[in-house]
Amino acid sequence: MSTYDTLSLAVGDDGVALLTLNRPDALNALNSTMMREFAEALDEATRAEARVLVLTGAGRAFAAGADIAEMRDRTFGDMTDADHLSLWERLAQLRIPTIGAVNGFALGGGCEIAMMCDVLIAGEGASFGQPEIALGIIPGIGGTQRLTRIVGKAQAMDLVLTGRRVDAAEAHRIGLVSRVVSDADVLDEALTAARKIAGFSARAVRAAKECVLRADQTPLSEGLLFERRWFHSLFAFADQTEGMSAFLDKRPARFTDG
Ligand code: DAK
Repeated sequence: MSTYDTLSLAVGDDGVALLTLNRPDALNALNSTMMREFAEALDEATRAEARVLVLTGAGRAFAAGADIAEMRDRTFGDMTDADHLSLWERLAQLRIPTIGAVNGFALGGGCEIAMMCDVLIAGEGASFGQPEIALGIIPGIGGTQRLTRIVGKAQAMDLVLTGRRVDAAEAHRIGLVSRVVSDADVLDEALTAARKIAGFSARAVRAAKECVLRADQTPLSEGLLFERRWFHSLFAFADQTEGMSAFLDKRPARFTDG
């Protein structure tokens, strides 16, 4: 377990990294220190050869957005010169799957980070929103772009223009989250899913993630070709033979990443 000032990271023998945002008194508001440490923690998880990353928040929030106290006196020059908050995007660039375990508030930048995760598991009491409009700004790390691709224009406009919050049930209905479970079960559910994914062939998992993400970024014909090329490629590896042999032998597969 590595403890930073604003977060903690634990990478288990099972290949699952658990990254916890840890400023509970400020509802895990995202400040500069946390952003820098977040990037360091992602590097640490990569060095530790984590196979899946679970991201959660300590206390009653996933994250209530960028730290408003830190942002209030920033100028246009400060924001553009330092490109504040850009490092969060590193989460979306990880090659391994990421699972967001959302307990409580995921607002503003917190909702945007949640949307960078590949799978989102929310507790019944979670709430999501892009309330930046009420602060005289707009979302800045995906809240107008990823959100629109995920839920469509009608829902995205409603959330971004009114700043209203949606509860977990509505977030599930509009396709923003993958699963809703009881608040007490959020982390366990996420860790169980992470362990399951970590047990599969790493190359197949990477191929699956790349292909699904590709769907947002290419015309269907290109996406289908990309998928087919990856599909063919997996027949180059021992894990394909092992997975299919295990099925036919009625035994669990022993993937070796070979
Ligand atoms: N920043 C700083 N402190 C926060 C905070 C935040 N976003 N959210 C909560 N806190 C602090 C509160 O000030 C309070 O501190 P104390 O008064 O105890 O010292 C403590 O956390 C507990 O909060 P509350 O007392 O307000 O708790 P409640 O249960 O009454 O309300 C709430 C919970 C989540 C509804 C409320 O705290 C709230 O509305 N929070 C603000 C939510 C919000 O507006 N979030 C959006 C922030 S703007 C960029 C990219 C992205 C962004 C910016 C730039 N670039 C690329 C440059 C992102 C912007 C945002 O996220």
